[in-house]
Order: sequence, then structure tokens, then C-alpha cells
Amino acid sequence: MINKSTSKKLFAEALEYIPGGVNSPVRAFKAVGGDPVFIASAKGAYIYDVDGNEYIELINSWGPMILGHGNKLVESALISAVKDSTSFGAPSEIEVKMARLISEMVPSIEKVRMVNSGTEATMSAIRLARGYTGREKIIKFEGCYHGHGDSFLIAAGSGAVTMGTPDSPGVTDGTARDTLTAKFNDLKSVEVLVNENKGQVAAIIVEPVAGNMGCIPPDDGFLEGLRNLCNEHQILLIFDEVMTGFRLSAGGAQQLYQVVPDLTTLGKIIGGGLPVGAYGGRKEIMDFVSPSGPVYQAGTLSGNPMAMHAGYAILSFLWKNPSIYNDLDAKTNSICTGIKENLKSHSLNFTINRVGSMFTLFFNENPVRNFEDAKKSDLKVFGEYFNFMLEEGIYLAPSQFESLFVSNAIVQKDIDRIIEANFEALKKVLS
Ligand code: KE4
Repeated sequence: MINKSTSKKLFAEALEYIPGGVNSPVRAFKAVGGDPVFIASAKGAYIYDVDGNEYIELINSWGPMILGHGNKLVESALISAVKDSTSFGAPSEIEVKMARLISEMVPSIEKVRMVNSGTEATMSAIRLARGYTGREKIIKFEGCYHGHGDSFLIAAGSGAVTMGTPDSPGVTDGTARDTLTAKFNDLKSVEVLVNENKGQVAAIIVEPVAGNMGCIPPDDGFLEGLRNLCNEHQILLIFDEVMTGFRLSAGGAQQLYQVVPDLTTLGKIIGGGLPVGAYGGRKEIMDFVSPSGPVYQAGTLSGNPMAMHAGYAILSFLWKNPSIYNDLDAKTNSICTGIKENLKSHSLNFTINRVGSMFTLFFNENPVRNFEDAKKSDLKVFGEYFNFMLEEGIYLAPSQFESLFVSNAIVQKDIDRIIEANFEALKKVLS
């Protein structure tokens, strides 16, 4: 058993002052059992807890650390920027450079507004869609997560066309009424909602590759189908690329699948590890945002120079070095190939879904194409597997319903270690 005594002490104290002892629920290890490890530092592909245990990182801060932890470009950008003060609350040159770079990298973005989280980005994008179209309803997909904005914390209504119901106390029925929920990879379920709510749907928001029910790729034609449906009914298509943006290619999932949304939301990698979100799209839509247009949205620390310098350092490196994505794809493929061989030698045929450097091993012997499928995974066995892997020094997402993220700092010996640990952990869960 690894020593977790300092983590335990810190967690007990954290519970005194922070709800659930964490600043974001998934970190509490509730889905996998045991207490969370507290992190002291991280470097490259490694993360170290407060008890000195070393782990190979496969969360990477839920996506941002695509080049690994302690990236020199980000560090030097921050060290030089911090001397000019940390925030102005006024326009600065780095914000212009960042906006121009994002519009060069992301095919559908002509103008972009910086915010401070993915949640702010998606909240703002649907307000803009409603303001621009004059319509009130949005369609999202069961199992897709777009942050904790009220309009997104909605459970699917019972029938295909019933309104959503609040998925958290504090979300009003009034809010839920305007969020309709369809099934990922099921175009028919979207058509039914659109036809039942003709002229009322402002936007369809989707994770082009789902990462919040585990990694689930779009079926061939699914994204194109959404694009065509939106064209036919004058609905705005929003790609929530908070996770996939700059992760799956320099232009995100929309470049990979060659489907152009009307609005894109971004987060995670865009901040190089600092709090940043963004939303962007065609000029004619984005000019509806205050102060150029009537849709209000604001933020004290939006475009914060520190966050912009960190994000700009990462994005410009990715933009200039697109071969990174081939490396990430090859490394992640190698991990998944090793895991598949382990599954075979344990006569298991669990499902692995992968797109680029995002992947999930589902404890589920059937294909996983939507949230219903994902929920059939064996969560108890996943919890045991998670803890065995932690003991083996591999740091996985503490939930079956999360994607893993590989960083380019990982090298062959780490890949070999992950595969070895996976073999041992599968053996233990089977015994
Ligand atoms: P934030 O508000 O957490 O920056 O972003 C919300 C968000 C929006 N859209 C997508 C597609 C996302 O994946 C997220 C946040 N992702 C989770 C990971 N599943 C963040 C981890 C957490 O909640 O602590």
C-alpha cells in the first residue's frame, strides 16, 4: 500500500473549510472510493503527491497540460509577464495577439471573446445564440457536459419531446423548460425535438467528441447531420471544444471532422494551465456581443495578461509544430494497443474508445456509443481498477465517465510502465 498519510491529514483539514474538501467535485474520488491524493508538484509526464509518491499522469489537469507539466515556454512567459503586474482590467497587446492566433488556428472563428472558464464560455455562447436568433430553447445531449451553468444541469425529460427537468437543486423549472435533451449519435432523436419545437430552438450544443461520459467519438455522419439540420432550421450549431480544442488537432475536432460550427467554445489548453475560456465564431454573430451588440457579457479578469501569456506560449508552439499531434496519436495508440493485448490475455473484451490523445477503457463488453451504453459499465470493478493503478503509480481520472488525456511528455518507458501496470491491475480485479 502506498503511504497517503499526509494526503489523509490534509483531506481531513480540507473537509473543515471546503465543501467536500475539494474545489471541484470529481477530485474527491467519490466515484472510486478512498481519499484523494493531494498533489505537491508535477514535471513532464509525472505528478508527485504530498507523501512523495510518483505517478505517471493521464489526467493532465483534465486536458490543459498537453505538452506535460512545467513546460519551459509557459514558465518563461509567465516569469517575464509577472514583472509587469498581474492584471490591468484594461485592453493589452497580448489579448490582440491571442485573438488573432485563435482565429488563425480554429477554422470557424473570425472573432473571439476571452472568459475565465469553460463554463463561462458555454453560458455566454448560448446567451449569444438566444440573443442572435431571438429563440429560447437549446438542445444538448445526454451525457455531454458543458460546465455547471444552469441551462446545462438538466436531466433528459422522460419522453423524447418532454421538457428537461433540473439535474441539481437550485436550477429552476423555468430554466429546465428551455433545455431539450437528445441522444448522442442519434440524429433521429434530434430531428424529433427540432420538429416538435419548430422555430423555437436557438442552438444545438454538442461535444464533437464526447469526453464527459468517457471518450465517445461521433458516428460517421453524425456531426454532418447536425450541421445539415441546423442549416435547414436556422439553428446555430455550437461545438463545445473546451476539451477537444487544440487537443485533437491545432484546429480541434472541427478541423479533424471537417464540420464547421457557427460558434465554438474553448477552455483548458487555451490557458496553458491558467484559468481561461473563450467563445468565438463568425463576425456577424460575434458582433452581437456587448459592447458591439446587445448581448451582454463581461468579466473582470477576462483576457488576463498572465493567462494570455501562458496560453499564447502553448498555442503558438502547437501551431508551429503540428507534428505533435501525430506523436500524441502514436503514443496513445501504443498505450491502447498494449491494453488490448492485456485484455486478450485475461480473456476480457472490454471496450476502448480513442480519438487522438483522448481515450477511455470502459469496463463494458459492448460498444459504447452513447450515455446509456456507458452507464452499463461495471463501476465497482472500475473503482477497484482505479485504485490498483494508483498503487502501481499510474494516475487515472477517478471516474469511468471521464476521458484520459495523454501528454507529449510521455515516452516509451512510461508507455511500457502503463501497460505493465494495466496488466497487473486487470489481474487483481479478476482475482
Ligand atoms: P470548466 O468550467 O470546468 O473550465 O469547463 C467546463 C467544461 C465545459 N465543456 C466541456 C466539454 C468540459 O469538459 C468542461 C469541463 N470538463 C471537466 C472534466 N470532465 C472539468 C473537470 C472538473 O469539473 O473538475
